[in-house]
Parts: sequence; structure tokens; C-alpha cells
Amino acid sequence: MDEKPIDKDIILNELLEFHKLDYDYADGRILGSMCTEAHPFAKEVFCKFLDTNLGDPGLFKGTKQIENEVIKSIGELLSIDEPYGHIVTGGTEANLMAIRAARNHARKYKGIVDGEIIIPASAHFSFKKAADMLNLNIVEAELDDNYKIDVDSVKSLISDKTVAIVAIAGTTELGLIDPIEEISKIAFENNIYFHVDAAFGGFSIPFLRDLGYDLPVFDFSLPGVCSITVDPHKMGLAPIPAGGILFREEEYLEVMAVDSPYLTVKTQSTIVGTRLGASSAATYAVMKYFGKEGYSKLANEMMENTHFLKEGLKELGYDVVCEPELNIVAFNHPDVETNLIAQKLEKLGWKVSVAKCPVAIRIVLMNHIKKNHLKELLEDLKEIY
Ligand code: EBR
Repeated sequence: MDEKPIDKDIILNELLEFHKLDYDYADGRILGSMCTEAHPFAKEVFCKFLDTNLGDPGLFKGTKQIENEVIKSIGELLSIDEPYGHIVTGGTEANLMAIRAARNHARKYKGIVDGEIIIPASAHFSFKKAADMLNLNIVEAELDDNYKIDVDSVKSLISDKTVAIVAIAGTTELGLIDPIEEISKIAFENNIYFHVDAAFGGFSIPFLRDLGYDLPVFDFSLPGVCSITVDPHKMGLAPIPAGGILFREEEYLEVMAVDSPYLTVKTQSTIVGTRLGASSAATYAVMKYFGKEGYSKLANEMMENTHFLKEGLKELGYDVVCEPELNIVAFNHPDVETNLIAQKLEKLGWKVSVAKCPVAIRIVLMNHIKKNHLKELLEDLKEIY
């Protein structure tokens, strides 16, 4: 640390020099991110609530009410009147909370001590972190030919150690929706906790369904679904960090509660202690600002761009891995190695990401990627082979 105080302008200039090394969403070159530039109004609100701390909600009763309202509004999108949950730092923390609830519930009511979770091979790596931290074993269900969780594989993996089954509504690599209704039925019949990771899809599937897109049900209207992750900082256009975890029953929060002496509340169920109220306030703001109408328009635009890119790629002779269900296109070229395409695109200034299963260039059509960027990208892809 410097000995003497430094002038604000000097500090700011120093910081902005570092910031110049960052990519900017507005350039439309970030092709593999599930985050995007937050809405300016949400950023403004975020700054106003920077000092609020939901770790001690008795001191910030108003902001706590905001969090409750946000959870209720997200719950409405997910077909539940009285959800229980929190705005957390992101999908990783939300998934960790869900698995912790499932583990504690199974320990309390079924006496399971060395439990297992069944996750699809397409699951986000946050479940590996959760299993590691919670001392659970991962049992990986196979994917079917369409890269979705194989229902028979799930059935065959259920054992008396299973504490949770996980399925995905909007997979990280391909944006696909697992057969959640079928898995919900299996989980319900076997009395097993079922978590849906809709970190990515949760803020678009409900709107796209209302617009008439043929997408499956994935929410609390299915009786087996116990919890859902939905991230405002992905498709919700809220500032980072904002993840959402919603539970069907309050009991799932209760089984995680620890005594919290010296706070204004007696117990705490979240993993994080001191935590941002700003995320809840900004999410509240952006959800009110867009409303269902605004989010539907955004989701529809992103799907139109998805189809524009898909068709453009096909015309150029690229193979699109699967029909996109949400705003992700994954592709290869029959004659050019995928990593080589990725390297060439990187040299041309595109920030691409390569999927592992199957290996493919994966483009997430977030709000910052506009038609003109896609036209430029297709021009560059034309030159590559
Ligand atoms: C991708 C996050 C990502 C964001 C990747 C920005 C690259 C970026 N996915 O530049 C699911 C289905 C996900 C996911 C993250 C998480 C974790 C959970 N579930 O903790 O907010 O796709 O990163 O979410 P996180």
C-alpha cells in the first residue's frame, strides 16, 4: 500500500488503464458469455443500495421486503404463489443452496449420510463444487442422442443413497431443455428431491412459451420440482452478482438454518453471511422496468438472431449441432477442425467458446450481440475455410 493518500483522478486513471484490457460487451465480440451488459437503470439502482446488507435483515427491513418481492415475482413466472428463496451471487451459489437443502433434508428425514446426486452429463460444473463441499458423490446420467438427460439412465441410477436429481432448463453448452416433466414424475414417485437448474433459461422460457414457442414445462407446476435456480444476471439483464434460488417449501430453508447470534434474526439459511441488498434492488428495478412485455420482446429478438445465425451458418456449409431451443447456436465445419476455427476467430478479435460435449463452437446470442455483429461474424466465417 502507498504511504500517502493519492489524488482521486490519478487513481481513477490508473484503474481505467486496467479496464482498457477488458473486452466490452458493446463491441459485440463476446460470443460465449451468458452475462451481458446490465440495463442502465438497474445499475443506477444498484449504486443507491450499495450499503445495504441482507445478512442482517433486521437493519435493512425495506431491502429485505424488496428481496421478498423479487422472489415472489420470479415465483409468479415459475407458477408458484408462495415461493421461498433468496437473491444470491449467481447460479453456482443457487445450485449449492439447492443441493445443501436436499442433502440436509435427506439426512434429517431418511437418515442418508453418504449421499449421491444424479446430474446429467451436461450439468454445469457448479454441481461438482457443490458435491465436493457437501461431501456427496456425483452419479452422472447419460445423455440421449439429442444431448438431453436420458430418462432411463436416471431411473437406473436411483439408489437408497440418492439425495437429489438435477435436470437443466437451458444447458450451458447447447441451451437445451431436459425432459423435466418426466424426471419430475420419477422424482415424485420415488420421493426424491428434484432440482431444476434454469440459471440460463429461467428468464426466457416463460416468455417464449407465452409467445407460442414450443418449449416444455419446467417449473413448479410440476409436482416433483422442489427448487429452481434462475439467474437475473444472465437473461434478466440485472447487474452481476444476481442469482436466484426458489424453493417450493419453507422447510428446505429451515433444514439449512444455523443459529445466528448477534444478528437481528435468530437463524440464517444462506451460505453467505454479509450479502448485497443492491442485487435484489437492481433486480426489482429491471423486472418492473421491462415487465413481461419487455422481456418477451427481448427474448424474441434473441431467438430471431439465433435463427438468423443458424441459417447463415448452414448456407456457408457449417453443421449446426442441434436445433436451438434457446439462444445458443453450436456448430462445426465438416472440413476444418473446430479448435482451428476458434483460433482463427480469436485472431480476428472474436471471443469464442468451444463446447466439450459435443466439441463445437458455441455462440450465446445475448442481448449485446446484434444483427450487424452476426453479419460481420458470418463474413469472417466465410473466409476461414
Ligand atoms: C455460464 C456462465 C458464464 C458467464 C460463462 C459469463 C462465461 C461468461 N454458465 O463470460 C448453468 C446452467 C449455467 C451457469 C453458468 C451456472 C453458474 C449455473 N447453471 O455462478 O452465475 O450455465 O456463473 O452460474 P454462475
